[in-house]
Amino acid sequence: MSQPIWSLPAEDTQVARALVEAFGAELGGVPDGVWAAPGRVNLIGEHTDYNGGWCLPFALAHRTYVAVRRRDDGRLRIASRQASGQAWEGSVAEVGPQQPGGWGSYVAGVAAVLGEQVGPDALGADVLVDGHVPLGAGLSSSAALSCSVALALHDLVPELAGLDRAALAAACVRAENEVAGAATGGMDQSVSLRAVDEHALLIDCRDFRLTPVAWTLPEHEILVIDTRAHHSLADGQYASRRAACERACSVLGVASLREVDGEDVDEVLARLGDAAETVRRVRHVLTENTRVLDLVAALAEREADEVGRLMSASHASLRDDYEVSCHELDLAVETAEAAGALGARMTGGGFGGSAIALVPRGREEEVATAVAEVFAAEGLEAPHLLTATPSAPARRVS
Ligand code: GAF
Repeated sequence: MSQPIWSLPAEDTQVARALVEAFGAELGGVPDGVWAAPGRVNLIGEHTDYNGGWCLPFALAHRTYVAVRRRDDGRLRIASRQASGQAWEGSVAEVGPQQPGGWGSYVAGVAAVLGEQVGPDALGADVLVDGHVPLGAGLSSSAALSCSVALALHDLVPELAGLDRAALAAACVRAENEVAGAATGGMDQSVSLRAVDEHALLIDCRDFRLTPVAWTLPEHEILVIDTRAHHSLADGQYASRRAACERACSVLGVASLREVDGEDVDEVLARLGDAAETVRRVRHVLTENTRVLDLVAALAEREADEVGRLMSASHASLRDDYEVSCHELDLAVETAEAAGALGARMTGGGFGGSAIALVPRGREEEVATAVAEVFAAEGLEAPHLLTATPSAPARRVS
């Protein structure tokens, strides 16, 4: 019998203490402070952010921590406890597309983008990273990294004091798009920096206006199933979905698919002619926007069954129309539903990563065990499990 493997969040004080010690060994001396930013799950509203649509993420208790010391010479020295031997040193001014590359781009990219506002010399720093958001799990470890760095630099560099968290999130998006080469849309950075504890965030991605939405189902919780199947946003599939939506916009003569939201979906699709693949992509985006608002309404009415139904409908649309699921995600969703979840769906960009399931409280072990057993029977890598409760945004922890 396969036992589920649970990923528990780290404890801030313990991580901060160990990180300060490791900073001394790796970079010398003591940091100015330690900051942490959360990963996220998205309850619903997938691949809608870059289409100016709606999404409903919440912050996880799992966080990425950075120990940071400001430098006044415009140089960066960055290292990670998860990537020993891959430290990078260079100047903020030399950061550019894929430079320094890999995880370092998420750190250096933020310094470079913020440096555009106040001059690169002001953004020098020594940074040691300790990630406690599962990596490559579709739980937004990348945004947790860029957002923790952005908040640290904001707090340490007086010239950045005028930037609010929305501006920091926008800087993180630019760093990910322009330096890391990941065409992300803004949901992850918004929730990591602007989450409201104990709430999901309804994000209107036209202007990133946020509405906190209370979790009204105390008898149910969100089980996260990290399938351990590969997930990387820098892969071409994510960018190709964005490109398909942009092509559809030019056929429809709109700047964003949000502009046709509210119109009759079949009529909009008819205007796309016989481009079957584009039709499926656009159908997902338009119907997903409606599901987000329906799920918010269902939460307000405490209708757990309806919340679950909408989550499963979202998964079907992502699987069949947007084609961003994979065998492991479908298996996790189907198994969780059969084992007692009221609904389940992939969360995040897809092509691997995590699924979430709405599970009656007290039955998470049963559902997790069912998923672990099915994965073992198929010879798949053992999934990792976590329970997700809406948590706090990025903050300084020491
Ligand atoms: C990833 C991206 F980073 C987000 O911007 C969003 O597009 C998501 O995939 C899909 O909803 O997390």
